[in-house]
Amino acid sequence: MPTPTSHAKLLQWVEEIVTLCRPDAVQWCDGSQDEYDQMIQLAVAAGLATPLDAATRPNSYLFRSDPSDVARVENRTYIASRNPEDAGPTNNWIDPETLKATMRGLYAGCMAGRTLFVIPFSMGPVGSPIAKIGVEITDSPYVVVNMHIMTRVGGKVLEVLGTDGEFVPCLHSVGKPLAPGQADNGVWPCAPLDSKYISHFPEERMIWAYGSGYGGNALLGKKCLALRIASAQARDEGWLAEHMLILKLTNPLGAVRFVAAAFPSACGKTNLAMLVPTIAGWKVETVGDDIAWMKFGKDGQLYAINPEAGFFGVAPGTSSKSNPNAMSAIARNTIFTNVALTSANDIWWEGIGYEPPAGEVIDWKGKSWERKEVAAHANARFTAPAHQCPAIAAEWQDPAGVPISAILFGGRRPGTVPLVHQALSWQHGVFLGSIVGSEVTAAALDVQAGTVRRDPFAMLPFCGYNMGDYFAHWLRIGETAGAQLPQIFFVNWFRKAADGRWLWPGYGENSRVLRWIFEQCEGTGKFVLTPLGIMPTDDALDAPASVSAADMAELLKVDREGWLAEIADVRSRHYPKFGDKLPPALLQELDALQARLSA
Ligand code: GTP
Ligand code: SPV
Ligand code: MN
Repeated sequence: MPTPTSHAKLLQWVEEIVTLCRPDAVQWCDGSQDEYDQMIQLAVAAGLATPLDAATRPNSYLFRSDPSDVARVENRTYIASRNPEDAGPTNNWIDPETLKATMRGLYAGCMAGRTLFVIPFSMGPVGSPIAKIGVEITDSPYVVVNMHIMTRVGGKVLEVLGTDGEFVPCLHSVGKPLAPGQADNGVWPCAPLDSKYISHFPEERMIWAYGSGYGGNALLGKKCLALRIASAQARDEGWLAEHMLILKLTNPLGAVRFVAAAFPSACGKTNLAMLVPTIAGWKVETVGDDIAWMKFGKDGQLYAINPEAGFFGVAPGTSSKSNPNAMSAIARNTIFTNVALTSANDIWWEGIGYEPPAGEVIDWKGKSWERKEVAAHANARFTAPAHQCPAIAAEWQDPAGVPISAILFGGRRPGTVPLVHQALSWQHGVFLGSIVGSEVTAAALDVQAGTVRRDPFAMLPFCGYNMGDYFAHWLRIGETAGAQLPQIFFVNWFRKAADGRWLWPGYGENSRVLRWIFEQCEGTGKFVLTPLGIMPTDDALDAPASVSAADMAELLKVDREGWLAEIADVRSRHYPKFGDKLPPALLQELDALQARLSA
């Protein structure tokens, strides 16, 4: 195959990797349907993909990963800056040259028996001034098809790149060379945990991943480029690369506000972005469900783009009731990973909204399901094109982005944190982002699910540099001359009663909170000042019928004891991690909150 580019640096890099990894063949990807079909055929022939019933799930496929390769691996994710302080206390650091030497050893000959695919991709609309180009080299057809959906792949990207354009080199191998005559034979290829590496070289703007074929470890445009590398670029260039959904909110009069929200992994971004309001006349449309890049426009407002082209969403819990828009988005042309398979060749998972069908069900491990353990892995995912979402906003690919009126932070907190409160200032809002805590979910393999951990700005696993410097960057953004800053809110859909039931129904009912946020942006909301900040009055949210007055009071209570314990934890265990990188303004906010609660 002739090479479709004369970009000298790109050609040289590909040649260097071919020499190192020694694949049997090299294929440049063009993003076409033919190429997609060819990759799927390869995966089906290797026993790695199952075609779903063509009538119920047209052009859709199920993949089952190795049981050891079902989520991100935070302990094997590295930020390799020259100075360890630039990676900071929340990242794993290895000296870049040492790490490269180790990984070159692993990469040597690692693509034997496989084809090396070169995937030129754009994060953001091709040619947009905010978009960034990456080129992923991979030996995984699964990665190629997922990148087709999640990014913009192909010839147009190479055109924009020209002969000397900038790109982020993203090297990926599953780390499982094949001996002559050997095939995958239905076994998902990956390497053992202690030779997996998800490595970032922020100073060189380069990514090297080895040993995992899964999601955020392998689709390198997503967490690796659009968050870890982009966050370092954003720091240098005065913008924000964030783990945030973007939604368009329209009120009954047709007025529009755009909202961005940062919640940790598997804490409700996809669901909020696609929400169907339960309140009459209001409309939510989706711009993005996982990542936002935000830059100041000439008018001083922050404009956000969604750098992705698809959704890599959590399957369990997704139903026609909880998220009908997602269910429509995955009706065709979708890749399912680690869900269950019915005897009618359809998918099934816990919380899909109907009982598992009779007949044999194959669980996510590929075994006949005995109906004891879960049928789908808790972090099972769907990959679907964004344009298939019925609620996709008309502006979702606008290269100029959408102006953000409000930024939300949140997490899974069974206690303490109220349903919603609003920051008193940008600095107070940055403080709230810096103390986000959440019960850990199944989205990462090696952190204990169920325990609460601090996940500042929902960026703990995704900040490509020192988190203390990141806090300072957020504070600096607030000092930008002429800035028309968004209002900042803290939400918590996950409050539980003593008996373990949800205090708040969540999902579509979250529209009541969005309405109050919209009104606060317009200056028409009903609010009270509390020690925590600005909160809705008792009647401002118009509680849903299913929520008792007592539960509503609990949801909007200022839990003085809980917050004092929270403050003590931040003061003794969270903030000290950052040493002298902790901006004094955040400590001032902590002191001020404590003083307000104690007054
Ligand atoms: P990542 O893709 O990992 O970044 O996750 P995400 O933040 O997009 O999370 P997602 O919307 O996929 O939600 C994860 C889980 O939380 C799903 O099982 C949802 O059903 C559940 N969930 C989402 N919103 C709500 C809510 O308002 N209330 C409750 N109780 N659960 C919710
Ligand atoms: C997350 O874990 O926040 C995800 C899924 O969005 S993954 O792309 O696998 O990181
Ligand atoms: Mn995410």
